[in-house]
Amino acid sequence: MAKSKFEYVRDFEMDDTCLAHCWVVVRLDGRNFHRFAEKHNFAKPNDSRALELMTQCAQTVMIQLEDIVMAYGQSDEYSFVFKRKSNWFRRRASKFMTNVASQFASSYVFYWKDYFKDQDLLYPPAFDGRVVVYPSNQTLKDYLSWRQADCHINNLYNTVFWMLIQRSKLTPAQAQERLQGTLAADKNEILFSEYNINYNNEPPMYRKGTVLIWKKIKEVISKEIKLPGETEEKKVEVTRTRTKPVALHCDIIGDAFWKEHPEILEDDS
Ligand code: DGT
Ligand code: MG
Ligand code: MG
Ligand code: MG
Ligand code: MG
Repeated sequence: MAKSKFEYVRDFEMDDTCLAHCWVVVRLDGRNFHRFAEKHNFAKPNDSRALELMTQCAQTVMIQLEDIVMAYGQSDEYSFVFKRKSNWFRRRASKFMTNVASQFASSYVFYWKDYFKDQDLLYPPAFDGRVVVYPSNQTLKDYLSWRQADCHINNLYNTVFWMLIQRSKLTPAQAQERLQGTLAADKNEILFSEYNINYNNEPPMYRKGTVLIWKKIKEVISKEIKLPGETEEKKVEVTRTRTKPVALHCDIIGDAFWKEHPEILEDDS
């Protein structure tokens, strides 16, 4: 086909190919969710509806898009890990990022009412995205550990902070002052001695965030089939296995998770 004289403008497009054989991670984060959470009456410090909606959106992203091996989410963020050898959109970062962000954001609106039954969605939410490329299994694991450590640190802080406010009627400024300079052990101690809360018994979804990995699931469905020699259709139960993104709330910092799921990380070559 003949080229038009305008074709040269293509040369202005920038190359944003992700380095070959590296893990490509897309992280999304809710835009101004401090305000969004206030306006939509999110429970403090953790709203299980909001966290479960985020996970529903992430599962939709994994199903609808290509080559995502796992995802990790906490608070208003989700990270998606693409296969090292993925050649989706010839590894263009902008394609990875924009497809993830738009699929996630439209899903957030689409599924909102399934999770927030008594709370209208008041305005359209948005998510920013970034792409980071990790060259080895170790750097990818350290990235995910960093996000889970962030979840732990913030959640421990927020759990005590909101106890001081909700139960002990401190102002936010007083609660902040009380927690200034405290270590994790001090926060655990406050929770235990003042509120009889063993932090380790708090819901794992809050403490650990959510890991999504592909798992084979047995599904029983009823099907209308016509058996040979019969004229009428008959309802029969059929079992089939499907691969689905399944939510776990486990530790991914230690080795146990990676030993249990060796299929996630391929050979480091
Ligand atoms: P950004 O990301 O720079 O546009 O601004 P934000 O406000 O989204 O800040 P970020 O992402 O650092 O912090 C997440 C905010 O979302 C944080 O202010 C608390 C809020 N948030 C997330 N999950 C929950 C929840 O389950 N309950 C409540 N009450 N707030 C939540
Ligand atoms: Mg931020
Ligand atoms: Mg945010
Ligand atoms: Mg955030
Ligand atoms: Mg097109």
